[in-house]
Amino acid sequence: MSVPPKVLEIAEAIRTMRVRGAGRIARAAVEALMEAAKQSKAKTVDQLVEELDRCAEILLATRPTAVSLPNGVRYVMSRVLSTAESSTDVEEVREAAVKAAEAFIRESKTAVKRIGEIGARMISDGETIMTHCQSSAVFEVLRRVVESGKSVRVIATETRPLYQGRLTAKLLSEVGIPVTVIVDGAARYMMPDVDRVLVGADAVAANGALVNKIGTSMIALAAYEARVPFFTAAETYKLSPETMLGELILIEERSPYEVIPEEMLKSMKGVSVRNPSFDVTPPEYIDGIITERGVVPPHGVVSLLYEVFGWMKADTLLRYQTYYRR
Ligand code: RUB
Repeated sequence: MSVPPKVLEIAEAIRTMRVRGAGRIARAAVEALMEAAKQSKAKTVDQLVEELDRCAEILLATRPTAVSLPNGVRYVMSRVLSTAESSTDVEEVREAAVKAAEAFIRESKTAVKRIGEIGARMISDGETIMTHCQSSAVFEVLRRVVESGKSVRVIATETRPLYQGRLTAKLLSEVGIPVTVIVDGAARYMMPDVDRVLVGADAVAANGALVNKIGTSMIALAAYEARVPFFTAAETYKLSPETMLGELILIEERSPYEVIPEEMLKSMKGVSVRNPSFDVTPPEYIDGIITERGVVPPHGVVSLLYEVFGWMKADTLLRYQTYYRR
């Protein structure tokens, strides 16, 4: 069975982080499934499902932490499978895949816009906001704040080892927001100057814990100590239904050479590097989660999970769990 080059290309772009950020990753994976459905030469429904299933497997293996990726793949595949159960028409199943992919991409873009509107209303004129890494949802909130005539100042951590904070600084400066970049280790030192912390999300667990770029939990701790409110901007497809069943979210570990160049590390006998890419911020340190359906406290995540994934009753969830982790 051949996998369309476009799918392999998108999978590689996600794996190598040319496409990065949880929302973008999910949309790219769903676009890949749509392309696979459009290009398929399958003669039977079973063949088409098998091809899409293979593509889903490749896409799910790219990066393990952002739950938006399996949620996006599952959004499409659950609709493909339920159509395939009642139809022998390949075109009907292909159309179900394309329509589901288009709907996911549309809904996810709308969710980011809505988070921007909701989040911007919460921020007062003149606030100083600390952010970490680069998040499109956070950017949308801040963009809307200035669009509504309020002024904000941002303190952006540089976000070692890949420096996504530089990108954040560049993007914010392009919309006229003054930004101060700090090294990650300066977050606690700078906290007295901060009115609010706002970060993105790769996943939110059923207990309200946040999984986001490594270092987020230390910033949350420093914010808690200084009584600075800590918020995350997270579309609801970043909520993890599996955590309702007690599953843990996998934390990606990346190459040590992102931290110390290969040649240098090899010359340092007895030195090893760990490079976890994400960490978990416990719910106690989170004041609110800004979603497209409104702002919820961490303990409100369970109800939101039921509301969003209500179609996924326990047995259905287990059935489609295959699109979560292979
Ligand atoms: C990106 C990161 C972002 C979230 C949210 O990590 O941690 O905060 O993915 O981003 P990486 P968005 O650079 O390793 O992908 O709001 O754009 O979905």
